[in-house]
Amino acid sequence: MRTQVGIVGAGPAGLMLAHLLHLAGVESVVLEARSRAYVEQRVRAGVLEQGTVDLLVESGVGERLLRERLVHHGIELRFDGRRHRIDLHALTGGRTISVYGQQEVVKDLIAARHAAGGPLLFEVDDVTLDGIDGDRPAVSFRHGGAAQRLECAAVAGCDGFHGVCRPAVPPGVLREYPRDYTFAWLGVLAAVAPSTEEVVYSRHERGFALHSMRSPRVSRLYLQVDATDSLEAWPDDRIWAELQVRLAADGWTLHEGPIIERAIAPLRSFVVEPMQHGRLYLAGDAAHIVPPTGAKGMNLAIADVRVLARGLVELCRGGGPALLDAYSETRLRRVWQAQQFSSWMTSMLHRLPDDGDWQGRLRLAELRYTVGSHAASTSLAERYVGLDPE
Ligand code: RFL
Ligand code: PHB
Repeated sequence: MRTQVGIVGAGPAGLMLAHLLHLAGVESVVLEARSRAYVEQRVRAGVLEQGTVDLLVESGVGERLLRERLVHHGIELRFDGRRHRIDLHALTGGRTISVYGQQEVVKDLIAARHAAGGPLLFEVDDVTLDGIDGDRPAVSFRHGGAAQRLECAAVAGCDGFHGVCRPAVPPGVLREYPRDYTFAWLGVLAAVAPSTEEVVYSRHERGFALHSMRSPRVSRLYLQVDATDSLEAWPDDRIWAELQVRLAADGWTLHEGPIIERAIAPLRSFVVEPMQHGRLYLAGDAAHIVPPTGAKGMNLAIADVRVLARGLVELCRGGGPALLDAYSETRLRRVWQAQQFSSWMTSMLHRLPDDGDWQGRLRLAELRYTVGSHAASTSLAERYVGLDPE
């Protein structure tokens, strides 16, 4: 098989890249390890920056998004039992965020891929790369029991943090910047109307809690838990009791309902430099992970492929690799901005082992300043709604 761009992974990064390339007349083949049902049901991110929404709409895959999304003009920070609103809209000259599940974005992009007739293979095994140092890279894999080889001009590694593309780069080329946390997030979906109109981030001495939503009838809630906790340690009663305590505020009620989905996700920060080697280009979680407190992961993945698509189109049209050569440098500037923001939000809002000490007092002082100062609120707001991808 031959194509112009081989894409490994059908998450938001891989699917959006295939879509942007198709619009520019560049062929690609997308290879995904999981089934279609699995990727369409995987519950993950929910907050889209305005820039992400704009790109989805401009590229023709935003119709259902515009119909079903929840547009938010602010977020709430809660601590000491008090509520503080950050007016994103007013502080950023009219920008907003949209709540729309990642798996809905994935469904819309898969539908667009099928409508365009572009190849998208699910349940592929044994993906390996070769020739990435030269200008004829290839991706080998098994599909439906048969071994296949895909020759291309470039490979996009959009296969997430645990994928095979990043490890395919020869040792000594990439520099990795990892950071692990001692806590994780327990995330649940509950069949109950959200108790809040805007996303609530709550700092409590028992740990962080987050109240988000997916629709007028479905709530999305998270609790900071130990990185070693298992789901068995968290029956429904305990989840609701803990949410009640950590989200409590005067004159506000948290409505409970049946929990329909639950998972524990470890928090991680990670960056690889550079995000490219030879004709392999890494995008999204394959190249970087941010803790979810800043709601940046999926937005970064989409912003990566917006820049990558432009470079690949130029290469495939015979215009040379100048734009592609600058891909990593262009994106890493924004990736580190997002790391800094996500790390700051995470440490300010979570309970850390040194909370009773000097550091803990400083974090609380930071939070009070952030909600009390116009300048500090503006700084949070402009980074939360998203900086320009370049
Ligand atoms: P994905 O979505 O992980 O997709 C990678 C795909 O590659 C496939 N794959 C392979 N395919 C073929 N061969 C192989 N060898 C393969 N190995 C893997 C996988 O099956 C998968 O389908 O990466 P991508 O596209 O880079 O997208 C990144 C986002 O998924 C991620 O950053 C976000 O979910 C992070 N995130 C959030 N981001 C936001 O922008 N806003 C949020 O509000 C937000 N909340 C979150 C989050 C992540 C969370 N978890 C579960 C860590 C909340 C949570 C709880
Ligand atoms: C979500 O709705 O899943 C969500 C919201 C805000 C975050 C992370 C996740 O920071």
